[in-house]
Amino acid sequence: MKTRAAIAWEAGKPLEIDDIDLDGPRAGEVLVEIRATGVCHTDEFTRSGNDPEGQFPAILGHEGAGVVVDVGAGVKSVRPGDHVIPLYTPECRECKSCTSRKTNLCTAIRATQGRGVMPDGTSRFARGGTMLHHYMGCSTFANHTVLPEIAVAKIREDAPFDKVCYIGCGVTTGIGAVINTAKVEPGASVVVFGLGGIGLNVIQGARLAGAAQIVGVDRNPTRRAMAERFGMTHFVNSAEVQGDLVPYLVSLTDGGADYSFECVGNVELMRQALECCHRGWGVSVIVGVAGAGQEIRTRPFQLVTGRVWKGTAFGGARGRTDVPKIVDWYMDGRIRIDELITHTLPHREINHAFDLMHRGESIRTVLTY
Ligand code: NAD
Ligand code: AHE
Ligand code: ZN
Repeated sequence: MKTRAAIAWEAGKPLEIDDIDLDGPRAGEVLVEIRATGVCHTDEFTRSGNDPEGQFPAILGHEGAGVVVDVGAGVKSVRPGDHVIPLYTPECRECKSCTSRKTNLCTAIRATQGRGVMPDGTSRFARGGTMLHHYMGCSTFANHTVLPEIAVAKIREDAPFDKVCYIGCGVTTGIGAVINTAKVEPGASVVVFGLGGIGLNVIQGARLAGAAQIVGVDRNPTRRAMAERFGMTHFVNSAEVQGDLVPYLVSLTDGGADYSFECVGNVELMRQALECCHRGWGVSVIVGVAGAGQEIRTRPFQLVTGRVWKGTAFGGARGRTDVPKIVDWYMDGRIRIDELITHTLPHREINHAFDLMHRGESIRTVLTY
């Protein structure tokens, strides 16, 4: 079939909207009509050429929601008409990782996903005879995409696509980092570096968890108002702090934060996030994704004295199990999404969505088909 997509032909170039060829679902696969997709900073990370795993040409996008149109042989858990959210972290429930119950990082299809192909080693996308790569197993910047059955979460049908698509990455990552990865407890102090589409969901998660002090750090002062609406108690404009940020944050949190979260993807901030944690017990969670060749550094003394460095992917969520529950939380008013979607644009304006992100004007842009 033909479908409309935004193609990333080369790293660093704008995406090109075009009609492409899409092969139907094979055994164990599902054809989904994407109705809406968010634009996450990770899409920009890969588009820019900073992703060591980036493959080109490709159909990017990993934060979508849509409707199952067709299923391949053997597919049992979803059928045409079902509403779904694609999962870049699938949940096979059979691999060593899934059965360990220690991680959400299902390994069933990770190798082929990283090479930009389906589990059988081939792509379903092409343009003019040229193969186009899949991206993060999702490729939600195409109006139709093919996904492995284990990489779709079935959701309730009354949930609006143009809002719950954000649960496909940002919402789940931010809230999950707090609840699943850090396990923040009531009364805790929390510092969040980066108040964008992820960091604001960390703030929302910290409030849900009952944190008493929620400090937000950003160099963009326009983030302050939204962060306060989501539960931030103190704002630190890092561009205005005189001297070293770490002692400033340690002082603000009475000896150091119980938990910190780096939601930018900057290795210098990752170090600051660790070092602003409390001696003896502070836990710092890396959420941001850093570019090829970047490495984190600290004095081992920071860990010897009891600080813990952790990371999280998709907020530790098991997608097929947890995503439908997070959709329910949204529909029941337990979590808020609408205000964080500052821009909703037609899919053909996708490059404008990246411009808004670069200029710091959007929190999340959602594209509709
Ligand atoms: P975003 O662009 O919406 O937000 C980034 C924020 O960081 C902005 O508010 C910006 O002003 C701020 N910032 C940038 N540089 C800064 C600096 N030097 N000091 C202080 N603040 C600074 O991005 P996002 O969509 O929220 O994504 C954030 C990071 O999380 C990215 O690295 C993304 O790739 C990553 N991410 C990781 C996961 C995961 O599963 N681990 C999931 C989604 C996104
Ligand atoms: N390809 C990058 C890694 C990027 C990365 O860490 N991605 C996160 C999700 S970001 C969503 O916006 C993730 O899920 N990681 C676990 C995994 O298996 O990729 C690189 O550096 O190579
Ligand atoms: Zn993302």
